[in-house]
Amino acid sequence: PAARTVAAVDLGAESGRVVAATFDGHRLDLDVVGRFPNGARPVDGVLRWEFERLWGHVEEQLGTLGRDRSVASVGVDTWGVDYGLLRADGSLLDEPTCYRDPRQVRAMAEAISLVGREALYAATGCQTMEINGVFALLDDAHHTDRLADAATLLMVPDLFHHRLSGLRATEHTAASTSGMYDTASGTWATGLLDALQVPTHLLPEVVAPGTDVGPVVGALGEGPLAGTRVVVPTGHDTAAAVVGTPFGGPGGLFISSGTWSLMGVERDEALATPATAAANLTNEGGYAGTVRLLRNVMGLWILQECRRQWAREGTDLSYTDLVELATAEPPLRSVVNPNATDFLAPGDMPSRLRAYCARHGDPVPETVGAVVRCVIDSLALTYRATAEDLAAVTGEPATSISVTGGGSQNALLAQATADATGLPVHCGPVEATALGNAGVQLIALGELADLADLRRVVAASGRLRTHQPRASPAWDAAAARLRQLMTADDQAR
Ligand code: LFR
Repeated sequence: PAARTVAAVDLGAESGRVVAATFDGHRLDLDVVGRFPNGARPVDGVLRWEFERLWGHVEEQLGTLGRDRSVASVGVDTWGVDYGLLRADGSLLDEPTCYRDPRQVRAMAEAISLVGREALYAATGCQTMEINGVFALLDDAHHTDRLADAATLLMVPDLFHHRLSGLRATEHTAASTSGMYDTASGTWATGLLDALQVPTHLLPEVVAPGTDVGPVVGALGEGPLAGTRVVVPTGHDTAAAVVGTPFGGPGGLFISSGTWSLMGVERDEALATPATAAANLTNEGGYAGTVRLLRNVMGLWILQECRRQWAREGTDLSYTDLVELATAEPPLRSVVNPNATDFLAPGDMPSRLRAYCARHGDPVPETVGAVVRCVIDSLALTYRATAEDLAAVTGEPATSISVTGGGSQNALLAQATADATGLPVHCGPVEATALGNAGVQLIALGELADLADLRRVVAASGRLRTHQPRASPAWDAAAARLRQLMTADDQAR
């Protein structure tokens, strides 16, 4: 049979890309059509994404691809939790707001005082975290007049599917990151929203990942993408990344490593108990009824922000430079809790790391290398704590970790993860998210049989590297130190 090409549009917090994925019956090959930067900027007093600019890049690059070859279908995945608002006529009300805006920290406190932490978790199975969309919507409802002209709320990937096909619905995996959706039942948590005094009439119908929602419309549909279908993939990038993860066997954990490190386990059903609530583990919807039980770990964001700060101060350093400097430092000198609220908002991250260490009585990392080493060690220790917490609630000890995404290229972090956890760490593919997005489309088109078939193809199409753990008791003491910090930070929240 002839090879078939689908287009996967993948937008992360730092950058976006349009990828052509071609399947010849055996191999799934990716061709990047183009990349473009992303980032949130303050507009009208709130951090916002530049949706119109992003759409411009997507439209242009899909056009380029469509003029080059025949594209069977297109689907979009993006970061989770954020939404946009459409007016009744389908126009976008304003640029979508970003989950890192400090208003969400206030709104989370307000939500907890209205209904309590337990109710938030019980209604959704979703970890209580400042970034959740429900807190933005609560702020919109109670402290702005933003909702007055809004007719429909769409999650960010849905906004792109709306532009591509006219669809006014949200996709299950994207909805499940909002903090106002019950992943277990696949329905909006309207009872919770009523209790929060947040309107529910904006919430759209939900469609399953892999749904063909019609032909591409508009200028693209009348031009270079004539005949191309819009197949909604797993719209949440983390869901797509885990679809594209070749697991190391039973007991395999995933880490989708980019701006965030999303670490967890894939299951057949949600697990929302007092123990998962206490561990603040979240249930996110996946492909074909799967659920990811996971924790958001602050991830490479901290290093990205450090790098931007050093650049502002006149020192431009690549990631390779950073890792080289850190490799030369002694390990485990200072430990921070990457998930402390201190590190959520953009800003002068090296100073915040130093202030955190000083406040907690740890040695203050002064040099660039010491700061990076501190972040990498702290991430590896957080992965260990997360693996322990997951095993405690599921009763299944971890046997391996599969790291995908850009962060899987960081060999120092991968080795530290293996050493800290005592588990083999499989790295790759870097482009798991685009592979997962494309894979869901190819299953819908009948080119691949199912998720297992797709993962076999992904494993056969790429090169994976494994880091074996080295025994080192120093990690045990540092792990105990991280636990103390986690408890102290939780109590301060
Ligand atoms: C990863 C991710 C996470 C989500 C965070 C915020 O890119 O989508 O899953 O919690 O970004 O949207």
